[in-house]
Amino acid sequence: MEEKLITVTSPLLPDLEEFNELLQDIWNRKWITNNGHYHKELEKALCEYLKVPYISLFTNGTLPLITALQALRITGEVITTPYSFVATTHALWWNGIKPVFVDIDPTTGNIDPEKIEAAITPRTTAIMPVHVYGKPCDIIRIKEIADKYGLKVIYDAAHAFGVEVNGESVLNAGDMSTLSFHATKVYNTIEGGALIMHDAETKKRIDYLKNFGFANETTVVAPGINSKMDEIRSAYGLLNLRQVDTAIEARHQVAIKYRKSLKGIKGITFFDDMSGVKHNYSYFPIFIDAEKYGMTRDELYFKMKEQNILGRRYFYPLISTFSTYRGLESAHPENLPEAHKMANSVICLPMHHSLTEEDILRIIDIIAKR
Ligand code: T4K
Repeated sequence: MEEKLITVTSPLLPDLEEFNELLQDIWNRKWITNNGHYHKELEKALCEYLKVPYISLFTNGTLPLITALQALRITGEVITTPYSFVATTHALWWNGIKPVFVDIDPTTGNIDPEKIEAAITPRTTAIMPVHVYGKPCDIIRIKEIADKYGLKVIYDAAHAFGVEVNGESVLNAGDMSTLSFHATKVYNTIEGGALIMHDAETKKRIDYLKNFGFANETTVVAPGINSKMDEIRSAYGLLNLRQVDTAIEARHQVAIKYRKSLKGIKGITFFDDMSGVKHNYSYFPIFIDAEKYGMTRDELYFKMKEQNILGRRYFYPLISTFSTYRGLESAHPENLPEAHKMANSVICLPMHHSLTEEDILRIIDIIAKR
């Protein structure tokens, strides 16, 4: 008998009966998109849950990045990390902005703030860091640098749903932060995303921009786009919000078990929790030192795959190696040694709320028996 397939993640799904009730209500209202009842309810509920003052829902996590850059009128060059999902850099490219890659801090996987200043030129207008795997960036140091040079900061917080530093949401850092609510995320609305901002005026502008730039029936104030979330996904999102804490706690327990079992395996390292941080356990990356472990990262990755365990090599290949970006001066591998090292050694183990004890034992068993 073929062994059960274990994927890197599995979506958090709302209760079908409850979802049916909300669908019935949407059918009764006959209002299915464009800032409807459930859209407003979800924005309100998310502000409360995430401890943020203003949020604007989007149809995915890529369009808020593109829109934030538009709203802040970012041009020229933006400093960013190569160690992310490709959407981060694509958002710059779609705005005609030149990405400037800076290496990462190997202890977190996030952009190394100490390397940012050397990459600033007269054309630099902003920094776009990523809280990779939901681990918060050094937001204090990044703010100091941004303030010193008059730069904007847009955080790609796609992985950082609910993450807090010393009781404060990490989503309040910088000028704006973006979220992804894709099916593969801790919290999902199937496809979806959001932009977090500090004031009502900015929220109003973002709401115009995600609706073609319409300020009212006859006035278009800017060349906006269509990136609205509909009522069905908003209702789905409201239901998922009720169970996300339980899902995060289940992920936490998985992380505890992984750490306990992997601790003794030579050549495998992983991140510990950061002090003062409320984590969301969105990913569980492990790093393989082939010499010490006795097998390369790819050998282990394919061995797991053969046995129906689908880990993922997030984030390999590095964004800076893709054809669009590899010609940039900052994309040169010599400029990004730590990012290359991490990308070449990482496997994200299956991490989600419905992994069983048996699943975890099976995964550990494969890693331990090399
Ligand atoms: N910024 C960052 C830092 C990001 O990581 C992302 C997205 C974005 C921006 C952009 O946000 P979005 O525009 O996507 O909202 C996935 C996701 O598509 C992407 O959202 C995510 N990051 C990225 C890290 O991962 P793939 O190509 O790895 O997904 P896929 O389809 O291979 O799915 C992975 C596994 O998840 C499957 O093996 C099984 C499981 N799965 C997936 C889906 C879609 C399910 O069990 N059910 C499902 O419905 O990109």
